[in-house]
Amino acid sequence: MKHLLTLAFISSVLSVSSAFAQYATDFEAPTFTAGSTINGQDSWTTSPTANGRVLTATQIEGELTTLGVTPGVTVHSGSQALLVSGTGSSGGTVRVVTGLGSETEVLLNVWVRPLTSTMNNPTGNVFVVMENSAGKRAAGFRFGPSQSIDYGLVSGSWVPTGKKWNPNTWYRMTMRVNYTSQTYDFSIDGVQVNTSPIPFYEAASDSFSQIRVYRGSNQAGVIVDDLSVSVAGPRREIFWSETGGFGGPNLGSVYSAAFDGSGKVAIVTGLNRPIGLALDIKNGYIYWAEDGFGTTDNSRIVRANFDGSNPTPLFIGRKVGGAADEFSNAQILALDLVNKHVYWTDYFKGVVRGNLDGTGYTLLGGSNETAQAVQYTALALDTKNGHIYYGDPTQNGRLFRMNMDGGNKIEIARDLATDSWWFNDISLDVRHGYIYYTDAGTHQIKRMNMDGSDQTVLLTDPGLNPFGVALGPNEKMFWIGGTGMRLGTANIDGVSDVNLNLASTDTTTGFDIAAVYVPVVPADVLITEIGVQDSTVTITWTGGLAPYQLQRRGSLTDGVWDDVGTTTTAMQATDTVSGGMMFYRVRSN
Ligand SMILES: [Ca+2]
Ligand SMILES: [Ca+2]
Repeated sequence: MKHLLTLAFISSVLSVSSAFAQYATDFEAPTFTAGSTINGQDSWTTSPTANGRVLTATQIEGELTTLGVTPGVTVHSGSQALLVSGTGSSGGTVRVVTGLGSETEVLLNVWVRPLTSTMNNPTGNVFVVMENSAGKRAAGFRFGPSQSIDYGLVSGSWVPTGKKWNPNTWYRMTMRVNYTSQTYDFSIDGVQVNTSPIPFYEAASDSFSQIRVYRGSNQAGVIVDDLSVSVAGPRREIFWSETGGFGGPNLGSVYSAAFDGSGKVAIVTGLNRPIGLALDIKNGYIYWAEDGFGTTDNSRIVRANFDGSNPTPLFIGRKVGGAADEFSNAQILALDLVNKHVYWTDYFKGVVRGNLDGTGYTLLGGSNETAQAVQYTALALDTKNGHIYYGDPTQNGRLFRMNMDGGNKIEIARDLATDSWWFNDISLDVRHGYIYYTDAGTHQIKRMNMDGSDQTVLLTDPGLNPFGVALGPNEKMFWIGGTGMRLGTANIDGVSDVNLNLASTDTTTGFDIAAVYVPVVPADVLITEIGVQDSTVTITWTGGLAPYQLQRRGSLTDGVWDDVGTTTTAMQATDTVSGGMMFYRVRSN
């Protein structure tokens, strides 16, 4: 049942709104007039003048139809965007931005949709660069040939990121450029793709002066929207909540820092017991759940930008006068961005599913037990297998599972902590089949299989009372505690690269933690074709993750699987057979 109490919600919030942007534009009226060249508008230039135009969504739709491209979503925000397209000679579309010339680190954030065409050369040489006043390029990215997303490297070469671009997709591209070290970092949809800093494209680029969108001759072009350039500011890569305890209202905060713990800053303060955190990395949004305080300060689900700006309440659970199916004490939360849902646990009522646009929510309920009272905090989603995991902090910690629609509720594990209230948070590694969790009583970070078996202590963090645990990139995990007032990190094996004091908290009320990380959850390996020609068998598959190993044995049910050849990154392999029967399987990384 949809709940009726919702808040007014602005759906067209600018996604990349940096609070202190030196220049930010969404290409909307009245600053821009649609239907004509951008040359001369808001200090932009373009050459040839037909190259860059500000158009309405409908006008772009017409252009794309002419190009033979599926129109799809033609603007990222509002009703207008910049289309850099055309035929014939190549050209540049440039905006000079003053005021950043003496800054060490400058950040460009821009939404871009690359195009193909059935008329022109379909791909290549559509790029966005950051230049000094002489047009020397510090940093750039390209929608290159073979639908490869590339970044610019010293002496003007382009390096494939390994990511392919799709002509019907909007990408958020970010370049963080350091003019002292003359290096930059490049992120696609909020995830950094370079593992070490990228040397400048041109060393002569000594300061930031202008943005250039360049289209090679006869290239199909790009649509650009929601562009901002600013002082880079602190890196926001890990986030944590400090509830503020029970001493009074408005004492809670959400913090962020870089992966190395530097640059700690409270991005939002004055909250009522913020607990759960979840990140929409592509759009740069943080969501938090507030338990509320006492009998009057309501529970809330709120969305904001990574820097804490533009906090937008999506749902309010009233402390007084709430309906029977209204939440009152939101705890941990998680996102299903594909289906546009936010899930959270209500301490008393179990799992709640809300629409990301704030239009309503549904109680999916708890464990369905009547013999004893059950409360709820821990929550995580396994969208690949269609499961919601949710926990009870009482009764020494229990873990349950339900289907995404609330059906098939079962208990997975119990006695997860030494006492009640010490089990509150889990983090899933669906790819490897693990659930990470904390036991604040024994100060331990633990792991179990997704069916609850093999409960294993990974490490002990003495005196911390660890509550929240999150997985991060490069096989790292992060956790946060109460009494010990700090964050720890280690490799996910719990043994290597252990740092028990990555950053300090300001209070003893640290609870949940989240990291900028998109876990790789590959599709199952599926053999799609087996071809036999003479004595050669060719096996083709989809899914999984490289490296792959083809294996064979003579019986479907018995015998040892033998490797056929060595591992491969291809999705096809061959074998030589001489009559009889052979069974094959493909092992994925
Ligand atoms: Ca726009
Ligand atoms: Ca968590």
